[in-house]
Amino acid sequence: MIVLEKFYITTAIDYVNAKPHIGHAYEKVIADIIARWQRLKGKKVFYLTGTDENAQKNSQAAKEAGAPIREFVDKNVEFFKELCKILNISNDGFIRTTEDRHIRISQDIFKKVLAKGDIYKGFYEGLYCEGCESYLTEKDLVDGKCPEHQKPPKPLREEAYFFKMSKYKDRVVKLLESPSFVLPKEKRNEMLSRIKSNDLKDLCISRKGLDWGIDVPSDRNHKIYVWFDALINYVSALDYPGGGKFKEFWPADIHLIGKGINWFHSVIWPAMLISAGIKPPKTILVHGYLTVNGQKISKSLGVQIDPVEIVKKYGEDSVRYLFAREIPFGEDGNFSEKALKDRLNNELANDLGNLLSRVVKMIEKSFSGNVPQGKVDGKLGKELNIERIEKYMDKFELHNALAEIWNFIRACNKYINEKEPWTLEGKELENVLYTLADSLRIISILVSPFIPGTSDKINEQLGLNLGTLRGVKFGLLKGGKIKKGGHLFNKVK
Ligand code: ME8
Repeated sequence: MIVLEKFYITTAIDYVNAKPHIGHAYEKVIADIIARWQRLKGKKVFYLTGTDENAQKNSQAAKEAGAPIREFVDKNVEFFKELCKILNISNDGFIRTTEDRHIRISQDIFKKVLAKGDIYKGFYEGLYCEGCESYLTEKDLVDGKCPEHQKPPKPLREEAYFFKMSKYKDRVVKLLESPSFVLPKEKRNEMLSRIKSNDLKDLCISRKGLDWGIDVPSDRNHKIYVWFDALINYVSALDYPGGGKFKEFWPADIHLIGKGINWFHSVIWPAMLISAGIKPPKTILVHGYLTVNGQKISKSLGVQIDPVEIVKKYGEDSVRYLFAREIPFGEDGNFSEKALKDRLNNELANDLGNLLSRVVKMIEKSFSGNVPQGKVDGKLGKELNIERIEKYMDKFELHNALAEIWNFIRACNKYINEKEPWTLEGKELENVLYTLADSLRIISILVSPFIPGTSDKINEQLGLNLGTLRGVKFGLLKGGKIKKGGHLFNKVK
């Protein structure tokens, strides 16, 4: 029996205090591209996403909307599921932190950490930002406000449970010193200098007197701090500890997250896991933030774009392509409809769409739609640098991988212009059209992580099924019957 290598990738789980924004769409798409790439490599992938529902900010938003909290979160979760569907996200699991399995496992882990002697009761006096769902100190504030949410945090004075995080400082520093634990490396350095500069303090992990959240086991006056429960989603979704999925997929290969929640994932989460006797994840992969027309996404300032509307207008693959092509991974980037239209018209419709329709038309005309069994023209084959593409993909330089794939697509178009197949006949024509059809087969594989719907359409028109990375070699195409379809992309003004 062949045992496939496993690959477990997660996104952050989203707060459901409002509908999804474009940043949520971005994160799901990037994780999806990585998941699909790993499947192409032949790995058994589990891709998890989900929703973070026990937060105070969700219950606050429900109050403001005048809706019962459970109804409110149930309704909003559907928007996140719809987003996944409309973006053609291939997630294998979706976890909601209000599910019984998650509540039970969060409490079990709390008990484990308690039994280890790592939880004690104390008194918390300090600041709390509901936007971040995070305890802040005066040092974190800018002009008395949380810099992320532009609001003054609430003062808190209450009895609380604490996690002895300080005890794990050396172990977490050691993890952070391994080069691949947090990527990109600037994001790792930020965490290392933060942990080294201020002594890692114990973490307050409960809130008193709340009516929403998971009960601290055996003390119903307290709810478990929402970040403590939220992080546990990555193992509760695998049915930790006994579930087959946990045994098969843990530790996570990649936790993909935005830069604002790096500390929770790179420091707090590993400390919790070590305390509970669970292996830490392999890599925390940190992406930058999207702005909309150069401005920070903000509900109150009206700076937001509904990703569902955008997908309905331009198609999911245009949006997926833009995310991966426009923003170098790890950096902040801007979302603009202008950039989306430019890339859609030029790179998708002109370069890729035209290539397919030209080749399909010529095979229809000259060979009644039967792909001729010619010989590959090695000159065009040399224009594809698969090693370089693999290297970029494995380093998460998705924009560079796409640029490289597009170099090849443009080389194919140039090849048609130079060869002028309409002037050829016989063996020569067979070889040129075979080479182009085989190139499109290879292109369909390489673009499939990025624009899977388009890859399917290319294969449908060529009468093929999607191959794997092993199929990225010239000369593997065996005949086939062309089925002419519509344009891959329609240009927009
Ligand atoms: O942080 N651009 O949830 P969330 C790109 N529930 N990504 C962005 C972004 C932007 N403008 N704004 C936010 C939470 N994100 C927690 C996570 S995980 C155990 C709990 C990213 O709905 C953000 O960094 O505020 C995070 O990775 C994800 O979107 C969900 O953000």
